[in-house]
Amino acid sequence: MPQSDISVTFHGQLREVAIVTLSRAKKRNALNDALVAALRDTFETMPAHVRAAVIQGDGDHFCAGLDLSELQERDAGQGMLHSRSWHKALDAVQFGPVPVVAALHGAVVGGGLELASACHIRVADASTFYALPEGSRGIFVGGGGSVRIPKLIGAARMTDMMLTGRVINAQDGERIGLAQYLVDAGQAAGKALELALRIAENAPLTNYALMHALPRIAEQSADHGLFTESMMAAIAQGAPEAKQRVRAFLDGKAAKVKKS
Ligand code: 1HE
Repeated sequence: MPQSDISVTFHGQLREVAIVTLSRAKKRNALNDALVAALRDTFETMPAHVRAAVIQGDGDHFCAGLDLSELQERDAGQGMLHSRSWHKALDAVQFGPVPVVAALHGAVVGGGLELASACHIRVADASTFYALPEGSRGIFVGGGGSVRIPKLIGAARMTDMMLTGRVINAQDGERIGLAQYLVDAGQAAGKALELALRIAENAPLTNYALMHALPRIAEQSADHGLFTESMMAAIAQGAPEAKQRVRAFLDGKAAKVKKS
């Protein structure tokens, strides 16, 4: 992989936030095989001091999705392996060591939307637009989009995007659940960093539970989900850090919940 296609910098007093930047602006951050592998490696080898991450894109767009120039080369068997390589990389983002905030701007299309939907929080600026052009390119999503995107916006909206090529603007994207935050143009990276620094202050076990237990509980039957929840709650409350944090509140030393 050319070193310039992805970059990682560290922020915060303890270098606790990693900012992962797709740096292939000339190709609108289209994800070729090398970039997908680099993304996987980045999250699989995140240094231990990192407590939260931001993903962003260089240039005018977050990500133009799959690098279509590589598509022409593959037969069906290679296509299967290729899709599975995306699953591995985006699983490394979603189920990696730390929560990930996506800072979105410009095109968030195809595999770019699949990548964004593997993140835990999405912040979009006013220039953001979302699309799934796979429908018109004669292909299908292959980076986990059919599993993750309906969980955000429902299967009906995803079907519409793929059947009709519908492009969703930033405002509608926030309204239907593609992003949780909408900010002015140029402000997504700053807001994402602010959120990541805040997330990094949480007890690591709580963040772990939100990333790894919550999505699994959501897939379970109510009976199994309630049981898993109790186990996770018991483990989390037993950690020394939880005891210290609760003690600090009871002693008047921790912040109250304030109306925003
Ligand atoms: C690319 C790609 C790409 C740009 N693969 N090369 N994704 C798509 O179908 C989206 C295709 N891209 C676009 O619709 C537009 O490029 C954008 C809306 C994202 C940006 O437009 P613009 O006017 O800023 O840039 P551009 O002039 O279209 O592109 C600049 C260069 O990037 C140009 O190459 P150049 O050599 O002529 O300079 C483009 O060819 C190149 N480029 N996007 C390859 N995607 C796991 S399965 C996932 C399946 C999918 O993601 S399918 C959806 C693919």
